[in-house]
Amino acid sequence: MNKSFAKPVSTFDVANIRADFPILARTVHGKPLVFLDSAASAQKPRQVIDAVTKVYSQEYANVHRGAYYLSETATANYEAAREKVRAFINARSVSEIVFTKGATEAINLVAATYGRAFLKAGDEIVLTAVEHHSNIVPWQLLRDATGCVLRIAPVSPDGSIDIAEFAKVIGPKTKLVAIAHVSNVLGTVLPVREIADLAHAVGAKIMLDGCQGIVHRHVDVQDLGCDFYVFSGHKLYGPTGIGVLWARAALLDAMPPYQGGGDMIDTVTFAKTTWAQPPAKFEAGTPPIVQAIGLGAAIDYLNSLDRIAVAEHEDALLRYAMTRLAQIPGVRLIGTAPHKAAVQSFVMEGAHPHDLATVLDRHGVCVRAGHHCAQPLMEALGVTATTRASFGLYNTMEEVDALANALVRAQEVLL
Ligand code: C6P
Repeated sequence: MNKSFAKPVSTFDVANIRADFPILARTVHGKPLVFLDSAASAQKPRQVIDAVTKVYSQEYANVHRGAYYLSETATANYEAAREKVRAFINARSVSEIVFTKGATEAINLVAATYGRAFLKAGDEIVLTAVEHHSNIVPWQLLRDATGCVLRIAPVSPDGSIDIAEFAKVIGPKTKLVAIAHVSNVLGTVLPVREIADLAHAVGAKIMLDGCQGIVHRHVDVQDLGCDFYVFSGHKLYGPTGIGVLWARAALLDAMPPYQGGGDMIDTVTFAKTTWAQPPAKFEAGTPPIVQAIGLGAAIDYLNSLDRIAVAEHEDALLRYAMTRLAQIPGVRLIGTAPHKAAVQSFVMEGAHPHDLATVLDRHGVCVRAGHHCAQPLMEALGVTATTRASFGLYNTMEEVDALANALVRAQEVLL
Protein backbone atom coordinates (compact mmCIF):
# COMPACT_ATOMS: atom_id res chain seq x y z
CA MET A 1 0.00 0.00 0.00
CA ASN A 2 1.12 3.53 -0.74
CA LYS A 3 2.04 4.92 2.70
CA SER A 4 1.28 8.49 1.64
CA PHE A 5 -2.46 7.93 1.98
CA ALA A 6 -3.63 9.53 5.21
CA LYS A 7 -6.21 7.13 6.51
CA PRO A 8 -8.90 9.00 8.52
CA VAL A 9 -9.34 7.78 12.07
CA SER A 10 -12.94 7.11 13.02
CA THR A 11 -13.99 7.40 16.67
CA PHE A 12 -16.86 5.05 15.90
CA ASP A 13 -16.06 1.58 17.26
CA VAL A 14 -16.39 -0.39 14.07
CA ALA A 15 -14.72 -3.48 15.57
CA ASN A 16 -17.59 -3.85 18.04
CA ILE A 17 -20.10 -3.44 15.25
CA ARG A 18 -18.37 -6.04 13.10
CA ALA A 19 -18.54 -8.54 15.94
CA ASP A 20 -22.34 -8.33 15.65
CA PHE A 21 -22.28 -9.54 12.03
CA PRO A 22 -21.26 -13.23 11.99
CA ILE A 23 -20.81 -13.42 8.21
CA LEU A 24 -18.03 -10.82 8.28
CA ALA A 25 -15.75 -13.35 9.97
CA ARG A 26 -15.76 -15.70 6.99
CA THR A 27 -13.34 -15.88 4.12
CA VAL A 28 -14.02 -16.01 0.38
CA HIS A 29 -11.54 -17.68 -1.98
CA GLY A 30 -9.23 -17.92 1.01
CA LYS A 31 -9.30 -14.15 1.58
CA PRO A 32 -11.04 -12.17 4.31
CA LEU A 33 -14.51 -11.13 3.15
CA VAL A 34 -14.65 -7.46 2.13
CA PHE A 35 -18.33 -6.83 1.63
CA LEU A 36 -18.90 -3.66 -0.37
CA ASP A 37 -22.34 -4.42 -1.80
CA SER A 38 -24.66 -3.29 0.98
CA ALA A 39 -26.68 -1.13 -1.42
CA ALA A 40 -27.83 -4.37 -3.06
CA SER A 41 -28.58 -6.02 0.27
CA ALA A 42 -26.97 -5.51 3.67
CA GLN A 43 -25.60 -8.21 5.95
CA LYS A 44 -27.53 -9.06 9.12
CA PRO A 45 -26.49 -8.57 12.73
CA ARG A 46 -26.77 -11.41 15.23
CA GLN A 47 -29.62 -9.48 16.90
CA VAL A 48 -31.77 -9.83 13.76
CA ILE A 49 -30.78 -13.45 13.17
CA ASP A 50 -31.61 -14.26 16.81
CA ALA A 51 -34.96 -12.48 16.65
CA VAL A 52 -35.95 -14.45 13.55
CA THR A 53 -34.77 -17.72 15.10
CA LYS A 54 -36.69 -16.98 18.30
CA VAL A 55 -39.95 -16.44 16.41
CA TYR A 56 -39.60 -19.66 14.42
CA SER A 57 -38.45 -21.71 17.40
CA GLN A 58 -40.73 -20.33 20.11
CA GLU A 59 -43.32 -17.76 19.08
CA TYR A 60 -44.56 -18.65 15.63
CA ALA A 61 -48.21 -18.71 14.54
CA ASN A 62 -50.35 -16.83 12.04
CA VAL A 63 -51.41 -13.31 13.02
CA HIS A 64 -54.81 -11.62 13.45
CA ARG A 65 -56.56 -14.99 13.21
CA GLY A 66 -56.10 -17.07 16.34
CA ALA A 67 -57.62 -16.74 19.80
CA TYR A 68 -54.82 -18.80 21.32
CA TYR A 69 -51.67 -17.67 23.13
CA LEU A 70 -49.16 -18.23 20.32
CA SER A 71 -51.21 -16.41 17.72
CA GLU A 72 -51.80 -13.54 20.11
CA THR A 73 -48.06 -13.39 20.82
CA ALA A 74 -47.20 -13.40 17.11
CA THR A 75 -49.82 -10.72 16.47
CA ALA A 76 -48.46 -8.56 19.29
CA ASN A 77 -44.90 -8.93 17.97
CA TYR A 78 -45.96 -8.20 14.39
CA GLU A 79 -47.86 -5.09 15.45
CA ALA A 80 -44.98 -4.04 17.73
CA ALA A 81 -42.76 -4.10 14.63
CA ARG A 82 -45.20 -1.73 12.94
CA GLU A 83 -44.91 0.65 15.88
CA LYS A 84 -41.09 0.44 15.65
CA VAL A 85 -41.27 1.44 11.98
CA ARG A 86 -43.69 4.25 12.81
CA ALA A 87 -41.35 5.70 15.42
CA PHE A 88 -38.29 5.18 13.21
CA ILE A 89 -39.69 7.37 10.44
CA ASN A 90 -41.79 9.59 12.72
CA ALA A 91 -45.12 8.77 11.10
CA ARG A 92 -48.17 10.12 12.91
CA SER A 93 -49.92 6.77 13.31
CA VAL A 94 -49.33 3.03 12.91
CA SER A 95 -52.30 2.99 10.56
CA GLU A 96 -50.05 4.81 8.06
CA ILE A 97 -47.55 1.91 7.99
CA VAL A 98 -48.33 -0.78 5.41
CA PHE A 99 -46.10 -3.85 5.32
CA THR A 100 -45.29 -5.10 1.82
CA LYS A 101 -42.78 -7.63 0.56
CA GLY A 102 -40.37 -4.88 -0.44
CA ALA A 103 -40.00 -1.40 -1.90
CA THR A 104 -40.79 -2.70 -5.37
CA GLU A 105 -44.15 -4.01 -4.23
CA ALA A 106 -44.82 -0.79 -2.33
CA ILE A 107 -44.26 1.33 -5.46
CA ASN A 108 -46.43 -1.00 -7.52
CA LEU A 109 -49.10 -0.69 -4.85
CA VAL A 110 -49.09 3.11 -5.09
CA ALA A 111 -49.15 3.01 -8.90
CA ALA A 112 -51.91 0.41 -9.08
CA THR A 113 -54.17 1.93 -6.43
CA TYR A 114 -53.52 5.67 -6.06
CA GLY A 115 -52.42 5.92 -9.69
CA ARG A 116 -55.37 4.15 -11.25
CA ALA A 117 -57.89 5.82 -8.99
CA PHE A 118 -56.63 9.39 -9.25
CA LEU A 119 -54.66 9.83 -12.48
CA LYS A 120 -56.18 10.15 -15.93
CA ALA A 121 -55.04 10.67 -19.52
CA GLY A 122 -52.85 13.75 -19.87
CA ASP A 123 -51.94 13.95 -16.18
CA GLU A 124 -48.20 14.05 -15.63
CA ILE A 125 -45.90 12.04 -13.38
CA VAL A 126 -42.41 13.47 -12.85
CA LEU A 127 -39.46 11.12 -12.33
CA THR A 128 -35.74 11.83 -12.49
CA ALA A 129 -33.11 10.31 -14.74
CA VAL A 130 -31.49 8.54 -11.77
CA GLU A 131 -34.42 6.26 -10.90
CA HIS A 132 -34.14 2.53 -10.29
CA HIS A 133 -36.28 0.40 -12.62
CA SER A 134 -38.60 -0.25 -9.68
CA ASN A 135 -39.46 3.44 -9.77
CA ILE A 136 -39.87 3.58 -13.54
CA VAL A 137 -41.64 0.47 -14.75
CA PRO A 138 -44.70 0.64 -12.41
CA TRP A 139 -45.34 4.17 -13.75
CA GLN A 140 -44.97 2.95 -17.34
CA LEU A 141 -47.59 0.28 -16.61
CA LEU A 142 -49.81 3.03 -15.23
CA ARG A 143 -49.13 5.22 -18.27
CA ASP A 144 -50.11 2.37 -20.58
CA ALA A 145 -53.31 1.79 -18.61
CA THR A 146 -54.41 5.41 -18.16
CA GLY A 147 -52.74 7.55 -20.82
CA CYS A 148 -50.93 9.65 -18.23
CA VAL A 149 -47.57 11.10 -19.25
CA LEU A 150 -44.10 10.56 -17.76
CA ARG A 151 -41.77 13.57 -17.58
CA ILE A 152 -38.13 13.11 -16.66
CA ALA A 153 -35.99 15.63 -14.78
CA PRO A 154 -32.40 15.48 -16.02
CA VAL A 155 -29.29 14.51 -14.08
CA SER A 156 -26.21 16.76 -14.18
CA PRO A 157 -22.87 15.26 -15.29
CA ASP A 158 -21.69 15.03 -11.64
CA GLY A 159 -24.81 13.09 -10.73
CA SER A 160 -26.69 15.86 -8.98
CA ILE A 161 -30.25 16.91 -9.61
CA ASP A 162 -30.42 20.60 -10.37
CA ILE A 163 -33.48 22.07 -8.71
CA ALA A 164 -33.86 24.75 -11.42
CA GLU A 165 -33.89 22.03 -14.11
CA PHE A 166 -36.33 20.02 -12.01
CA ALA A 167 -38.66 23.02 -11.77
CA LYS A 168 -38.86 23.10 -15.57
CA VAL A 169 -40.57 19.70 -15.78
CA ILE A 170 -43.13 20.40 -13.06
CA GLY A 171 -46.27 22.22 -14.12
CA PRO A 172 -50.02 22.48 -13.73
CA LYS A 173 -50.51 19.00 -15.22
CA THR A 174 -48.17 17.35 -12.68
CA LYS A 175 -50.18 15.10 -10.40
CA LEU A 176 -47.40 13.01 -8.92
CA VAL A 177 -43.64 13.27 -8.40
CA ALA A 178 -41.91 9.92 -7.76
CA ILE A 179 -38.19 10.16 -7.04
CA ALA A 180 -35.37 8.48 -5.21
CA HIS A 181 -34.30 9.88 -1.86
CA VAL A 182 -30.75 8.65 -2.59
CA SER A 183 -29.53 7.25 -5.94
CA ASN A 184 -28.50 3.59 -5.74
CA VAL A 185 -25.87 4.10 -8.45
CA LEU A 186 -24.41 7.51 -7.68
CA GLY A 187 -25.13 7.97 -4.00
CA THR A 188 -26.56 11.40 -4.75
CA VAL A 189 -28.83 12.67 -2.00
CA LEU A 190 -31.63 14.37 -3.89
CA PRO A 191 -32.97 17.76 -2.71
CA VAL A 192 -36.20 16.07 -1.68
CA ARG A 193 -37.54 18.79 0.63
CA GLU A 194 -37.23 21.44 -2.09
CA ILE A 195 -38.77 19.09 -4.65
CA ALA A 196 -41.64 18.31 -2.26
CA ASP A 197 -42.32 22.04 -2.01
CA LEU A 198 -42.29 22.36 -5.82
CA ALA A 199 -44.69 19.42 -6.13
CA HIS A 200 -47.08 20.74 -3.51
CA ALA A 201 -47.04 24.22 -5.03
CA VAL A 202 -48.77 22.77 -8.14
CA GLY A 203 -51.07 20.52 -6.09
CA ALA A 204 -49.15 17.30 -6.86
CA LYS A 205 -48.30 14.49 -4.46
CA ILE A 206 -44.76 13.24 -3.95
CA MET A 207 -43.53 9.70 -3.39
CA LEU A 208 -39.97 9.09 -2.22
CA ASP A 209 -38.22 5.83 -3.00
CA GLY A 210 -36.28 5.57 0.25
CA CYS A 211 -34.52 2.26 -0.43
CA GLN A 212 -31.07 3.81 -0.12
CA GLY A 213 -32.06 6.97 1.73
CA ILE A 214 -33.30 5.33 4.90
CA VAL A 215 -30.04 3.44 5.28
CA HIS A 216 -27.80 6.48 5.28
CA ARG A 217 -29.99 9.37 6.43
CA HIS A 218 -32.28 10.03 9.37
CA VAL A 219 -35.79 9.88 7.92
CA ASP A 220 -38.63 11.94 9.34
CA VAL A 221 -41.49 11.66 6.88
CA GLN A 222 -43.18 14.72 8.32
CA ASP A 223 -40.05 16.86 7.97
CA LEU A 224 -39.37 15.57 4.46
CA GLY A 225 -42.79 16.83 3.45
CA CYS A 226 -43.55 13.79 1.29
CA ASP A 227 -46.88 12.02 0.81
CA PHE A 228 -45.57 8.49 0.28
CA TYR A 229 -42.26 6.95 1.43
CA VAL A 230 -41.22 3.39 0.58
CA PHE A 231 -38.28 1.20 1.54
CA SER A 232 -37.09 -2.41 1.81
CA GLY A 233 -36.06 -4.10 5.05
CA HIS A 234 -33.16 -6.07 3.60
CA LYS A 235 -31.03 -3.01 2.88
CA LEU A 236 -31.61 -1.77 6.44
CA TYR A 237 -29.92 -4.83 7.99
CA GLY A 238 -33.28 -6.63 8.24
CA PRO A 239 -34.61 -9.73 6.47
CA THR A 240 -35.64 -10.03 2.84
CA GLY A 241 -39.33 -10.25 2.00
CA ILE A 242 -40.37 -7.21 4.00
CA GLY A 243 -40.86 -3.63 2.91
CA VAL A 244 -42.77 -0.60 4.02
CA LEU A 245 -45.17 1.80 2.40
CA TRP A 246 -45.81 4.88 4.48
CA ALA A 247 -48.55 7.17 3.23
CA ARG A 248 -50.54 9.97 4.77
CA ALA A 249 -53.67 8.58 6.42
CA ALA A 250 -56.04 10.51 4.17
CA LEU A 251 -54.40 9.00 1.08
CA LEU A 252 -54.62 5.43 2.38
CA ASP A 253 -58.26 6.04 3.28
CA ALA A 254 -59.00 7.25 -0.24
CA MET A 255 -57.02 4.56 -2.11
CA PRO A 256 -58.77 1.37 -3.24
CA PRO A 257 -57.26 -1.96 -2.11
CA TYR A 258 -54.32 -3.45 -3.99
CA GLN A 259 -55.04 -7.16 -3.64
CA GLY A 260 -58.06 -9.03 -2.34
CA GLY A 261 -57.89 -11.80 0.24
CA GLY A 262 -58.02 -12.58 3.90
CA ASP A 263 -57.51 -9.88 6.53
CA MET A 264 -58.19 -6.91 4.21
CA ILE A 265 -61.97 -7.13 4.50
CA ASP A 266 -64.60 -5.96 6.89
CA THR A 267 -67.48 -8.10 5.59
CA VAL A 268 -67.76 -10.44 2.61
CA THR A 269 -70.87 -11.66 0.86
CA PHE A 270 -71.03 -12.94 -2.71
CA ALA A 271 -72.86 -9.73 -3.58
CA LYS A 272 -70.54 -7.24 -1.93
CA THR A 273 -67.37 -6.90 0.12
CA THR A 274 -66.37 -4.00 2.33
CA TRP A 275 -62.80 -3.18 3.27
CA ALA A 276 -60.98 -3.15 6.55
CA GLN A 277 -59.41 0.11 7.66
CA PRO A 278 -55.77 0.82 6.65
CA PRO A 279 -53.25 -0.65 7.01
CA ALA A 280 -55.14 -4.00 6.96
CA LYS A 281 -56.92 -2.89 3.75
CA PHE A 282 -53.55 -3.21 1.96
CA GLU A 283 -52.28 -6.38 3.62
CA ALA A 284 -54.25 -9.16 1.95
CA GLY A 285 -53.38 -12.73 2.94
CA THR A 286 -50.93 -13.98 5.52
CA PRO A 287 -48.36 -11.20 5.80
CA PRO A 288 -44.57 -11.55 6.10
CA ILE A 289 -44.85 -12.04 9.87
CA VAL A 290 -41.35 -13.15 10.76
CA GLN A 291 -39.77 -10.74 8.30
CA ALA A 292 -41.63 -7.80 9.85
CA ILE A 293 -40.51 -8.85 13.33
CA GLY A 294 -36.95 -9.17 11.97
CA LEU A 295 -37.20 -5.65 10.56
CA GLY A 296 -38.29 -4.48 14.00
CA ALA A 297 -35.16 -6.11 15.44
CA ALA A 298 -33.02 -4.33 12.83
CA ILE A 299 -34.58 -1.02 13.86
CA ASP A 300 -33.92 -1.82 17.54
CA TYR A 301 -30.33 -2.56 16.58
CA LEU A 302 -29.88 0.74 14.75
CA ASN A 303 -31.56 2.61 17.60
CA SER A 304 -29.04 1.06 20.01
CA LEU A 305 -26.23 2.82 18.10
CA ASP A 306 -25.23 6.45 17.92
CA ARG A 307 -26.70 7.08 14.49
CA ILE A 308 -24.90 10.38 14.06
CA ALA A 309 -21.60 8.55 14.63
CA VAL A 310 -22.72 5.88 12.14
CA ALA A 311 -23.46 8.54 9.52
CA GLU A 312 -20.12 10.24 10.13
CA HIS A 313 -18.32 6.90 9.83
CA GLU A 314 -20.07 6.13 6.52
CA ASP A 315 -19.31 9.62 5.20
CA ALA A 316 -15.64 9.21 6.16
CA LEU A 317 -15.54 5.86 4.33
CA LEU A 318 -17.02 7.49 1.24
CA ARG A 319 -14.59 10.41 1.26
CA TYR A 320 -11.63 8.08 1.73
CA ALA A 321 -12.86 5.76 -1.03
CA MET A 322 -13.36 8.68 -3.42
CA THR A 323 -9.83 9.89 -2.72
CA ARG A 324 -8.21 6.50 -3.09
CA LEU A 325 -10.10 5.44 -6.21
CA ALA A 326 -9.56 8.77 -7.95
CA GLN A 327 -5.81 8.35 -7.51
CA ILE A 328 -5.68 5.07 -9.43
CA PRO A 329 -4.66 5.84 -13.02
CA GLY A 330 -7.45 4.97 -15.47
CA VAL A 331 -10.19 4.97 -12.83
CA ARG A 332 -12.97 7.53 -13.26
CA LEU A 333 -15.49 8.18 -10.51
CA ILE A 334 -19.12 8.21 -11.60
CA GLY A 335 -21.17 10.30 -9.20
CA THR A 336 -19.38 13.18 -7.51
CA ALA A 337 -22.33 15.34 -6.45
CA PRO A 338 -21.72 17.54 -3.41
CA HIS A 339 -24.41 15.78 -1.35
CA LYS A 340 -23.73 12.07 -1.34
CA ALA A 341 -24.33 8.96 0.72
CA ALA A 342 -21.82 6.10 0.93
CA VAL A 343 -22.19 4.65 -2.58
CA GLN A 344 -19.51 5.05 -5.25
CA SER A 345 -19.64 3.97 -8.86
CA PHE A 346 -16.61 4.03 -11.10
CA VAL A 347 -15.27 2.80 -14.40
CA MET A 348 -11.77 1.64 -15.23
CA GLU A 349 -10.40 2.40 -18.65
CA GLY A 350 -10.04 -0.77 -20.74
CA ALA A 351 -11.74 -3.08 -18.21
CA HIS A 352 -15.36 -4.17 -18.35
CA PRO A 353 -17.10 -3.68 -14.98
CA HIS A 354 -18.16 -7.36 -14.91
CA ASP A 355 -14.57 -8.55 -15.47
CA LEU A 356 -13.40 -6.15 -12.81
CA ALA A 357 -15.95 -7.43 -10.30
CA THR A 358 -14.91 -11.01 -11.06
CA VAL A 359 -11.24 -10.25 -10.43
CA LEU A 360 -12.07 -8.29 -7.25
CA ASP A 361 -14.04 -11.29 -6.03
CA ARG A 362 -10.88 -13.39 -6.21
CA HIS A 363 -9.44 -10.93 -3.69
CA GLY A 364 -12.48 -11.41 -1.44
CA VAL A 365 -13.92 -8.02 -2.42
CA CYS A 366 -17.66 -8.07 -3.22
CA VAL A 367 -18.88 -5.21 -5.42
CA ARG A 368 -21.73 -4.92 -7.87
CA ALA A 369 -21.17 -4.39 -11.58
CA GLY A 370 -23.60 -3.69 -14.40
CA HIS A 371 -26.41 -1.21 -14.96
CA HIS A 372 -27.65 -1.48 -11.35
CA CYS A 373 -31.28 -1.63 -12.53
CA ALA A 374 -30.91 1.93 -13.80
CA GLN A 375 -30.46 1.62 -17.56
CA PRO A 376 -31.84 5.11 -18.37
CA LEU A 377 -29.26 6.58 -15.97
CA MET A 378 -26.45 4.67 -17.71
CA GLU A 379 -27.63 6.15 -21.01
CA ALA A 380 -27.79 9.67 -19.55
CA LEU A 381 -24.24 9.31 -18.24
CA GLY A 382 -22.92 7.82 -21.49
CA VAL A 383 -21.76 4.52 -19.97
CA THR A 384 -23.10 1.00 -20.44
CA ALA A 385 -22.22 -0.18 -16.97
CA THR A 386 -20.26 0.75 -13.86
CA THR A 387 -18.62 -1.00 -10.95
CA ARG A 388 -20.13 0.06 -7.63
CA ALA A 389 -18.80 -0.07 -4.10
CA SER A 390 -21.37 0.63 -1.41
CA PHE A 391 -20.62 0.93 2.26
CA GLY A 392 -22.47 -0.07 5.39
CA LEU A 393 -21.90 0.72 9.04
CA TYR A 394 -19.62 -2.33 9.37
CA ASN A 395 -17.09 -1.35 6.71
CA THR A 396 -13.61 -0.11 7.55
CA MET A 397 -10.94 2.12 6.08
CA GLU A 398 -8.80 -1.03 5.68
CA GLU A 399 -11.53 -2.47 3.44
CA VAL A 400 -11.34 0.65 1.28
CA ASP A 401 -7.60 -0.03 1.04
CA ALA A 402 -8.36 -3.64 0.12
CA LEU A 403 -10.63 -2.43 -2.70
CA ALA A 404 -8.05 0.03 -4.00
CA ASN A 405 -5.24 -2.51 -3.82
CA ALA A 406 -7.35 -5.17 -5.54
CA LEU A 407 -8.16 -2.68 -8.31
CA VAL A 408 -4.48 -2.06 -8.92
CA ARG A 409 -3.91 -5.83 -9.04
CA ALA A 410 -6.89 -6.19 -11.40
CA GLN A 411 -5.33 -3.68 -13.77
CA GLU A 412 -2.26 -5.90 -13.97
CA VAL A 413 -4.45 -8.88 -14.92
CA LEU A 414 -6.94 -7.19 -17.23
CA LEU A 415 -4.98 -4.51 -19.08
N1 C6P B 1 -31.47 -1.71 -5.45
C1 C6P B 1 -29.16 -2.27 -5.85
O1 C6P B 1 -28.22 -3.07 -5.95
P1 C6P B 1 -36.22 -4.12 -3.77
O2 C6P B 1 -35.61 -5.00 -4.81
O3 C6P B 1 -37.71 -4.02 -3.91
O4 C6P B 1 -35.79 -4.42 -2.38
O5 C6P B 1 -35.62 -2.65 -4.04
C2 C6P B 1 -35.72 -2.05 -5.30
C3 C6P B 1 -35.01 -0.74 -5.31
C4 C6P B 1 -35.74 0.42 -5.49
N2 C6P B 1 -35.17 1.62 -5.43
C5 C6P B 1 -33.85 1.78 -5.20
C6 C6P B 1 -33.27 3.15 -5.11
C7 C6P B 1 -33.05 0.63 -5.01
O6 C6P B 1 -31.75 0.80 -4.78
C8 C6P B 1 -33.64 -0.64 -5.11
C9 C6P B 1 -32.79 -1.87 -5.00
C10 C6P B 1 -30.49 -2.75 -5.34
O7 C6P B 1 -29.02 -1.08 -6.15
C11 C6P B 1 -30.90 -4.04 -5.98
S1 C6P B 1 -31.31 -3.84 -7.68
